[in-house]
Amino acid sequence: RALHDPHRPRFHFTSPGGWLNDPNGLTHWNGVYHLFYQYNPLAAAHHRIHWGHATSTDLVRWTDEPIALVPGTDGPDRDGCWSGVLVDDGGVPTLVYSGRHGERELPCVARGSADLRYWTKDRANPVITAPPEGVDTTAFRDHCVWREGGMWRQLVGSGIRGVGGTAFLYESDDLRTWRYVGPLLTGDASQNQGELDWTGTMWECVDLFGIGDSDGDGTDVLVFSAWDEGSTHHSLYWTGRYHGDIFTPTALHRLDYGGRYFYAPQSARDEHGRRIMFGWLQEGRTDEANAQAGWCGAMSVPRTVTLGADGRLHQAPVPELTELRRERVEVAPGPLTDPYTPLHGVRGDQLDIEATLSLAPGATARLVVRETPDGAERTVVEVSRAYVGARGTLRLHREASSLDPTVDTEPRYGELPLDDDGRVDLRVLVDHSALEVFANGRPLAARIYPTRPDEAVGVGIGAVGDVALKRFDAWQMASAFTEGPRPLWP
Ligand code: DQQ
Repeated sequence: RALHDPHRPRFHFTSPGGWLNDPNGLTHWNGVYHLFYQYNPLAAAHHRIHWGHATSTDLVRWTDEPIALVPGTDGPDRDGCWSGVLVDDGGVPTLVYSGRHGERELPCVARGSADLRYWTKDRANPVITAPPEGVDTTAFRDHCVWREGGMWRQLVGSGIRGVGGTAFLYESDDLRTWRYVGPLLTGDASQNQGELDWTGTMWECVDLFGIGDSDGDGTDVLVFSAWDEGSTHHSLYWTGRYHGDIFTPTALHRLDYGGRYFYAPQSARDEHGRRIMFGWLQEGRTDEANAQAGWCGAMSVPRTVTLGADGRLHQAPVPELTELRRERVEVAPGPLTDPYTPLHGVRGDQLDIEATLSLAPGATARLVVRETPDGAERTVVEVSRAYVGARGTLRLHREASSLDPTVDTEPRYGELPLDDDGRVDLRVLVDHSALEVFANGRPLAARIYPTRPDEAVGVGIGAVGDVALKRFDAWQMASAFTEGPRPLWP
């Protein structure tokens, strides 16, 4: 029944059924991409989390693999196998994850078979038995593990009560015995909670990596998801320098303007040297609606992450995704003179749209997707340029995305970098309820649930002020999954 839900994405990864949240254990191992994920196969609700597993050779089509980790009948992960990573321990694939027992999580380790299908948990779990002594922590979970100077290093996400989120640094020779080094960096939770870059009381899913020049001049990036008392706020990143045992930040940025709709991301370098990132596109409908659907949670499409000339992360869907493009419709370039024109040749709920626009000062351009013929339901992607300077804004209006009053329709927005020509390279992926927008490398992910999903397939464009359309192409996207039922336990 889950596959017949018209809101279920077809080229974004979803689980075979039940609940999905964070991407885990991301790796490219002997030519195969492995995506593990937080998974409850028994219900579309966050409970007794397993590790689901899927593989792909092209980052486009995924094969479901047997469930990788199941919570123990007893022991340190009896209440869930929470987020973690995969490392190569001298040829042995090894998972470092958070075992949940009662209301606490502690680091655990499991060794994998050569095909990464079967996992054996360490008898010595948990490998760290308590958060650092003498620190009043808000939580202690999620892992980033790497090799450095002949040793293993690990970050565990946490928060210091009354201070802010943090990542604790540890060191080990064997992934089993860990020595506490200290906090890598600590945030300030006293900022206003409403701020779009509030750093939270706890950092979930910390991810540290170097980007840019490999000769040592590069930038280091610390990604984390700001959390507070059970609520997921948004993913942020610091740019700066990781040196010795600390991270010296230069600046704090939003990772995705969709806020909580791109949460708990994890990245890895693939065998081509690219940094690939996935995030969890959480739902914007009620728990009851999720339960009714029988599935919930989607992965973002895989994104490449590079360092832009402005020192910020630049994100784009992996180029492989274009393999799913089918019929193309082109719109002739020229000035956009009307506030709104429906594009009768373009329609669908599985689309990849690429447009290049040029905005004069004070101008705004709109791309409407998932519109019903009467316009009662519609989702609007808007890019605008300020009257002065090269400042722009990317906005997503969801107020009319759905007539269902129980779904989230809050707008989303963020800063859009522009050059003197006001050029905007826009990419919009429409995949049923999943929507991902990339404008000049700045991403915005969200979910939308039209009440008339079969009719909400219209697309249109328009402008106010002086806007030139340089290029517009839209492709129908094929499904990445076969339409048949996917077995829960392959
Ligand atoms: N999800 C996991 C945690 C992590 C959170 C639990 C982030 O390990 O902190 O499913 O969404």
